[in-house]
Amino acid sequence: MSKLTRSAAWQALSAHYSIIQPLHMRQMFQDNPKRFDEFSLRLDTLLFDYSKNRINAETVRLLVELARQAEVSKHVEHMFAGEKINVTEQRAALHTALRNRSDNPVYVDGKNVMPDVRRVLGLMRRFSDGIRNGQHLGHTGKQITDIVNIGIGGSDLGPLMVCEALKHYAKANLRAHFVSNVDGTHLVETLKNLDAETTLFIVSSKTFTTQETMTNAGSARAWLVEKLGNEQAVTKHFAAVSTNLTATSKFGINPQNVFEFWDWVGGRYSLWSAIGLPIALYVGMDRFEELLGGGYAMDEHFRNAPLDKNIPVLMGLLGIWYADFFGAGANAVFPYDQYLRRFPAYLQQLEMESNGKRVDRDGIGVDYDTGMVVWGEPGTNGQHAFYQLLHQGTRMIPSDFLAPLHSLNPIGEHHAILLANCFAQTEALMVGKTAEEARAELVTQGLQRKALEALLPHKIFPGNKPTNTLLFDQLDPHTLGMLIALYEHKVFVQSVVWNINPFDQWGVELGKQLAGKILPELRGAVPTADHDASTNGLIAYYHNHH
Ligand code: G6Q
Repeated sequence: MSKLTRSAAWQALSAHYSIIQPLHMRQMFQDNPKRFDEFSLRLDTLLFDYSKNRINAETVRLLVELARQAEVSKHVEHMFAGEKINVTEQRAALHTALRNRSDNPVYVDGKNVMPDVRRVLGLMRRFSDGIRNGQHLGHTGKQITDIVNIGIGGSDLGPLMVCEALKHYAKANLRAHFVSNVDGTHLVETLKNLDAETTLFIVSSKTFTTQETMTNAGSARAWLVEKLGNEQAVTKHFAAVSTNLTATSKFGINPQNVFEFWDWVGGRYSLWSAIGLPIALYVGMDRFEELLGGGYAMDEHFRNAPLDKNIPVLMGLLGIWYADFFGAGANAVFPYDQYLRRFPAYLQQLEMESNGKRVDRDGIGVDYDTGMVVWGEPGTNGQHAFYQLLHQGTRMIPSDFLAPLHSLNPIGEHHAILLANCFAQTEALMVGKTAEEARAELVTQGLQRKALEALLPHKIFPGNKPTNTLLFDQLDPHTLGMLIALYEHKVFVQSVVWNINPFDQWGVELGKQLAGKILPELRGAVPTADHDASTNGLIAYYHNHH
């Protein structure tokens, strides 16, 4: 048994699970009318309702004890203090410094990183203002109307999700596009409708060596030079964001258009850095700084609120409760806000790349489950597609519901209908429908006995399905910053309890290595190496049919 599963807090939770497991939330709500007050928290304009979870006060106490035992608060301070908590890469994880709005210094290896952070923010402001107000023109003197971010993973998903989420605040006549997939279709379909004279490319890559990004960047460069008939055009139409300034200059990017960040910023935590440049261009630097402000507000809460009143801590612990004691394998996220439609995809990387680990910080195999599968789609679409499985399937999928109180596009009754659906879903998942209730309905509908008995089992909803609800006033940059930082910290809390490193991602390496070996084989440059029979067969099939 691992230290964690042997520990007193874990053992106490195991014993407590057998008490909670048979209880139904419907009954718990009937027994305690104050559940909502007891199990909800407010932070600025954010409401976190976690009362529809399979918990009572004792559960929360024991989960908080688990966090205490894991010394979550100490680890949080280590992260904020710039300690090299990413042990396998010997790096700090200091995305919090990028959104530090205080005057407090943050040190990495004895150097205060805040002057550099502020300097790059200043450069981003100058550049984005220049593009937006038409000072920085294209090679032929025309104003930039389209920005194409070329990046993948952490250098794509964050800025893409935020640009989509903040579309309401975007400048008119400025469009943001994102090309990530090495499938040529992604680039070609994006460029189809663009005019080279008014297009700016941002090559976003921490390492500036990523195969997909460099391939797309090379093809975009060739497209631009061909369309404008001049190599010089690259100076005006290409910017880069990277930690590898040697490589950006080798690619021929004008040093004035290069924005730096640092190895203590992890890819999937980098939207707060210059990787957020497309956001600054799209919605303006003031809005980008409001986003940082929201992240900072959540950081302050995370650092200072007691564990049992701390939203990221409680969210993280609830996830552990379901993953490790109820055996839940998936966690769904349903934003009832069309602008947040890419939020689940963004969280997928954040959570699954961070906590999809099977050995602990010391390299020892874990004997408990870690990160869950994260997925989701915006409401109400999911209701007409896969919610069936949530309501009546055999699995328990704890879900987060996110919704704004006010719509940015209030028309007719749309928003009330949207929210009615959101609240109804969490209610339905929790209360379910008993056999008696279903029977009474069928009787009212006039069903005859035989038909009624045949249909009855299909009409029963077990309920008791856990959900969190996050309500916020309106989707603005500050709120979005809070939400993103909330999930980042939730993931961190879980990693601390699970004793895993959430900041590395060695799992992406093997596929990359093997692709490097297979590519020359597809080119036909080297004979097919000795793979397994399936891979050999696929390569041979490609050659025979290509
Ligand atoms: C994120 C990962 C990964 C990374 C991409 C792109 O945490 O490290 O998704 O962001 O592989 O890497 P580059 O920015 O170096 O191109």
